[in-house]
Amino acid sequence: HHSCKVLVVGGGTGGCSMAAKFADKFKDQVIIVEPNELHYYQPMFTLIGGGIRSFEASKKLMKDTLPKNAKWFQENVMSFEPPQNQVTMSNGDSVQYEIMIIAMGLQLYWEKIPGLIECLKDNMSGVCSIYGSDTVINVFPKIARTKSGTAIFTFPNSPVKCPGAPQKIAYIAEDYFRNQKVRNNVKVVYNTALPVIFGVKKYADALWDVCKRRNITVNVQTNLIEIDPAKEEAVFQKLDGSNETFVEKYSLLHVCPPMGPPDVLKKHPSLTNEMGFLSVDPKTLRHTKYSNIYGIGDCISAPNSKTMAAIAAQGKVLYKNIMDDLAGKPMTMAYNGYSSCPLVTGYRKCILAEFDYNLKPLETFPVNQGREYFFTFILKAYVFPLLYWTLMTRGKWDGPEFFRKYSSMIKKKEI
Ligand code: FAD
Ligand code: UQ1
Repeated sequence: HHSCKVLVVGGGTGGCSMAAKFADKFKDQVIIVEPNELHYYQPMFTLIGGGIRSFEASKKLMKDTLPKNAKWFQENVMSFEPPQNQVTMSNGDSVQYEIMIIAMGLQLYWEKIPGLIECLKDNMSGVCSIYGSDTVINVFPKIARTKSGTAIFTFPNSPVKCPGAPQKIAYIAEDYFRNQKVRNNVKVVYNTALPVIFGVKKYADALWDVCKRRNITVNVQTNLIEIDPAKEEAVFQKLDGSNETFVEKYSLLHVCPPMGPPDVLKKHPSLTNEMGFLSVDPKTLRHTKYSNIYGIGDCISAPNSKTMAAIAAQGKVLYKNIMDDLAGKPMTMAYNGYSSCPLVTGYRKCILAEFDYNLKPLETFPVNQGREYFFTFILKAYVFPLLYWTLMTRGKWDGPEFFRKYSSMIKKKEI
């Protein structure tokens, strides 16, 4: 039996940064439950797939990442007992809490695509994915081997983390084929289950431009449902109401797997919405039913785009709201849905999308971020990783709001 002031479930991006904030405030009164030995900086997976950064640069030991002044149990939470303010862990022990923050991320449902798991394990197949820490290192070798045929990139029929990543890897691969002078022999196709290329019109327009200019075929409402490894064929279903299926032969197939909330959460309907996401108020991030439970990151019901950038903004709100609540004051801070997606479009360029719940652009820099820039590529490839390991995992990065206010002042002066 253990007890604490603040219990954090999950030691990924959201859990680690919140634990760091609260461990600074309430020394040795924070418990983190997290099963993994390693902590990954997942945004680097896209660049590893493109051969731009090394796998080593994306990981650190969990023990060196979580805050030292908190207690870490290397276990899974197996069940929640919110009326008793308690969870039970995989070793059978229970933990009692005053406040609980749930940050369990998303579960990848590889098994939902028949044929996918066996293809990913086969080094000779053309099937790969940047989404798994155990699959990402095979992506670049498979891209580099592709000299002809069709390279297909997919986006599934489910919410995903970093919804831009499945097309970023397509742009990087396309650029690679060009540089290798094989582009004329490789057809590049992006098949997405969504009805749009990107949710925010400004950036969607820019991305359609990129695809047209570079002859990338985009099929919307097109969902991968099965892979036939022997024939090297992918089966797609149209989501336009016709439910028609068709088969496409591939030499390279990059798959973004379907994903959703972790099974453990889905087992507790009193904690979740109908899809199984932790049910929180989208502004305060407090649970809709239990007032001492909060959520952050990919596992929550708030309708923002699921990214690390979103978590940075959520963390600031969550910390302030919990501190206010503990002091007996009303909660005053509201999360505006800020999210950001650095849409890498090649080896030296990137469109830095930033937007809020209303899918309206909310840009940090005093330039038109709907354009491709080299400086945004450098931010994505080298500055954000540094920001993550030095500030965010230590609870000291609340997103670029400060810079945004400053640069909007500059913009106004210019006018
Ligand atoms: P995670 O960081 O996934 O952590 C969840 C943790 O919960 C895990 O450590 C897990 O072990 C733990 N857990 C699960 N079940 C249990 C349990 N039962 N008990 C205890 N612990 C449990 N974001 C950006 O902002 N910009 C980008 O460019 C970007 N690119 C991306 C590219 C790729 C390929 C991917 C995969 C993601 C990218 N992201 C990007 C998204 C970003 O990485 C995630 O949004 C973020 O890491 C989510 O943080 P989280 O804390 O919600 O979940
Ligand atoms: C961000 O804050 C962040 O978290 C560290 C990311 O994750 C990797 C991002 O990709 C982005 C774009 C941001 C937002 C930061 C700025 C300076 C726009």
